[in-house]
Amino acid sequence: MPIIIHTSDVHLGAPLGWLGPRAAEQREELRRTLSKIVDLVIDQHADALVIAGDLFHSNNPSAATVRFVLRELARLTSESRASVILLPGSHDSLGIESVYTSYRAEFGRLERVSVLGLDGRNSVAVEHAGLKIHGNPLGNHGLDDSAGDLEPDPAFAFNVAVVHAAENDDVEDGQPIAASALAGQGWSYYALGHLRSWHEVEGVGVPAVYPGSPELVVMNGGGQGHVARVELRASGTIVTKVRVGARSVIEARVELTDASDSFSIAEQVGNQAHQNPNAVLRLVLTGLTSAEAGIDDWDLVEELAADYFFVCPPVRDYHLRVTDEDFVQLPERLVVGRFARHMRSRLEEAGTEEERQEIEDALQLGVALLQGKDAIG
Ligand SMILES: [Mn+2]
Repeated sequence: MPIIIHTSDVHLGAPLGWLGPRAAEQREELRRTLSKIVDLVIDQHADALVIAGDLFHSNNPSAATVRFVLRELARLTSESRASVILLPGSHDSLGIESVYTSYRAEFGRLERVSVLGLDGRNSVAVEHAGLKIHGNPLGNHGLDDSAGDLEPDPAFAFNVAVVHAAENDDVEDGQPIAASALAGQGWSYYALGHLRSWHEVEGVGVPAVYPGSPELVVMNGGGQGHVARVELRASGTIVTKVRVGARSVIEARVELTDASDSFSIAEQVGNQAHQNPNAVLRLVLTGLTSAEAGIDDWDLVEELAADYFFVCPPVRDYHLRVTDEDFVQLPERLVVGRFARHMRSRLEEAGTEEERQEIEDALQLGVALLQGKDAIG
């Protein structure tokens, strides 16, 4: 039974500036991930490696990056019988200035490596496996039209469509393509690309999978770090999600109190998100705190830095407690001022400590809301 390893959106050469001082290390990790994928293809005796777009982050990667790719693909085809089918994507689209046309001769010299769309070809046969792989590069086709005129070849037992597309592509990470855009008889599998996270499109009739980036390239938690192992059987296609990525994203939400200092916050983060030298920590600070408590984001990041691969600048989802002096400043003619005065007189009349606390919280929350802050997290 033919086996395909399917990846996409590797984004080799991406600057990864959001990772600050760790960016270079992660760029190296992206390369290492491609090597791991090549190893997987060899170990699994796969018949094809399908890369469904955006292998490169741009159409002008460094010569070193291109040489690395050429070397790894040569290693793959010399150590296995697998074919490599590359579909140009949105970042490495086909055209005069494309990486695939600039290095046309180098890619052309590699045995059993094909770039769909180069030289007008939109399908590749893997004869010994009874398999034909089809795909249109982006260019004249709109993003969600690229599945449009693909035709399965009935002379082959298995036909696979490779599509780099998403709905609503005006945003960086669009929505998965609609099942209706993939409708068609005679396909065994849709190898999709463009989304950064693993996603299976339901309702197509056969598996249609976005494997997502095989290694972390953007911060939006989870979903990255996998490839699809696709086994084509006469009785149906079986897809297995295989983890290849080294890094992960974990999120911790910590509620600030007036007593919080960066040390105690760091301790709370540690309880929620176990230290992990391969994890990117995304920290969200919530709650209500006074300005005097003075949480210093950089102190906090420094406090946590040693426990994770990278700590993102904390997301400030907290609100500053209004002080007595602030209350006096609230104008009486505005609802916020009248609300504050009303609540403060109720505060003075409060009987129990519990009641006081309740009114105090309502006062702080009410003022925050009336000042247009999104205080309910
Ligand atoms: Mn893309």
